[in-house]
Amino acid sequence: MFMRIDHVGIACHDLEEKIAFFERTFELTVVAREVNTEQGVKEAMLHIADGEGGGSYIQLLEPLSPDTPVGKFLTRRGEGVHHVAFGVPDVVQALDTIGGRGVRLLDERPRHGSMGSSIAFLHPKDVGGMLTELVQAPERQAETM
Ligand code: CMX
Ligand code: CO
Repeated sequence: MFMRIDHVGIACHDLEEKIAFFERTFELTVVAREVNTEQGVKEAMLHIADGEGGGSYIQLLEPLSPDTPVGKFLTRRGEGVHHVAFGVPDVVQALDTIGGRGVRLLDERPRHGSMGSSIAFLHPKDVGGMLTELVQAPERQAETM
C-alpha cells in the first residue's frame, strides 16, 4: 500500500530560520514554497531523494495562526516532528481500505497538498500516536486519468 515515505513534516515557529538551518547543516535544497490556507500553513519542501512514484522530502511547516493544526501543536508540544506522510498510488482507494480497517479518517476525501499532490490525514490516536498523511503524487493522478 505504501510506496515510500513521501515526507516528514516538522512544525516550527520561524520557517525562514529553519530552512536556513536545514540547507546549511544537511545540504538540502528547497524545491517548493507554498502558503496553504486550507491547512493553515506556510511551508517549504526540501528534497532528499527520488524514488518509485515520486520524491522524498522534509516538509517545514509554520502555522498561519495559533488556531490551526500546526499552531495548536506548537503551543502544546513545541517544535518537532508533526507528521509522517506515505506515498500511495491512489489516495481515494487507500482511504477506503484503511477506513474499512477501523482507522479514523480526518479527511473523508483528499485535499490539496504540496506541489500539486492530493493528501489526506489519519487520526494519530489510531496510528500509535503518529499523525499520518497519505500522499498521491500528481504524475500518478495523470497516469490514472
Ligand atoms: N501528532 C501526534 N498526536 C497529535 C498530533 C500530532 N501532530 N496533534 C494532536 N495530537 C494528539 C493530541 O496530543 C491529543 O492527544 P491527547 O488527547 O492524549 O492529549 C489528540 O491527538 C487529540 O487532540 P485534539 O485536541 O483533538 O487536537 P487538535 O484539535 O489539535 O487536532 C488533529 C489534532 C490531528 C485532529 C489535527 O491536527 C488535524 O486534523 N490534522 C490534520 C491536518 C494537518 O495537520 N495539517 C497541517 C499539515 C499540512 C500538510 O502536511 O500539508
Ligand atoms: Co505533510
